[in-house]
Amino acid sequence: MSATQTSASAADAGANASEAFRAAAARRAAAATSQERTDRLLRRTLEAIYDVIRTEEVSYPEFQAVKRWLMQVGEVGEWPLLLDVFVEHEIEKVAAKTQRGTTGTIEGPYYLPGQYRLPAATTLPMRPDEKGARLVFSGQVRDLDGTALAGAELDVWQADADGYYSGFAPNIPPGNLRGVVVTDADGRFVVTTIKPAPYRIPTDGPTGAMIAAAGWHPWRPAHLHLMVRAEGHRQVTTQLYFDGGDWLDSDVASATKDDLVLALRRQDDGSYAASYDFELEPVAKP
Ligand code: MBD
Ligand code: FE
Repeated sequence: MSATQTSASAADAGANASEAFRAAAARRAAAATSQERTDRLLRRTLEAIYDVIRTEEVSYPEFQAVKRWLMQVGEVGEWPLLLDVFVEHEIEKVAAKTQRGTTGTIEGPYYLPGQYRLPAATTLPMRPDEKGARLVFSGQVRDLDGTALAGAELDVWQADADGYYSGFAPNIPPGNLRGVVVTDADGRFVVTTIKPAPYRIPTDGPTGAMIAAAGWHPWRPAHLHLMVRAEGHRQVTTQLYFDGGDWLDSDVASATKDDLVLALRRQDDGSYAASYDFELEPVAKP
């Protein structure tokens, strides 16, 4: 990649997202799926595809176009992007049925572990000339019964004011606008950052090409990503959105939920303030 290149390409983002996913998969225990379940899920998935082929009378040229496109998705490394945008929301809704506390939503392809631990009152790592309106995001982490959770971790990541994530676009320092904020003795945090821009699916890759071919739009509303964890509690993965922002009602990733939209307060110095309190569900004790 040339040093003068400033905008992220689908290949940059895709290759890095594929690598991040492989690394995350290596840290996780392999899923124990029985042959019975594999057989059932495979058959039902294939039947759903056959049903579309039969009822829509899908032609050879259409089949070949899909094949060519699927090959490109792999070549550019966009499987994490494609699956997180178009499939993860339904998996998350299934998981949400048995979860209490703060509403979750999808993780998406751009989480990176191992960021700096930051105190409860902090500013996210950012460039000296970081573009964008200042945003002061504050709140508290509590148990379902209202007990404040001191030492809880808010693992935060977000796009910059151009809609790009560090680690997945050129010319952004590693760890930019990422960090693990640790709550104080009252479970509280005050994080200064910038207001992220809406995110656009790269238009130069196969996912963007598919969206354009179908006449859809490639946008996600502006959002903060969070994983919130505390000892003895179930980790919550969620996103927070901003009231009045674009694309809230037509997120290409179908990952907005009404109770995750923050009210923004404009402050005297021109910055924005927003608050959210998290409630974590205890894990059953053995
Ligand atoms: C994102 O920033 C994102 O959050 C999701 C879910 C998918 C693609 C890009
Ligand atoms: Fe995102």
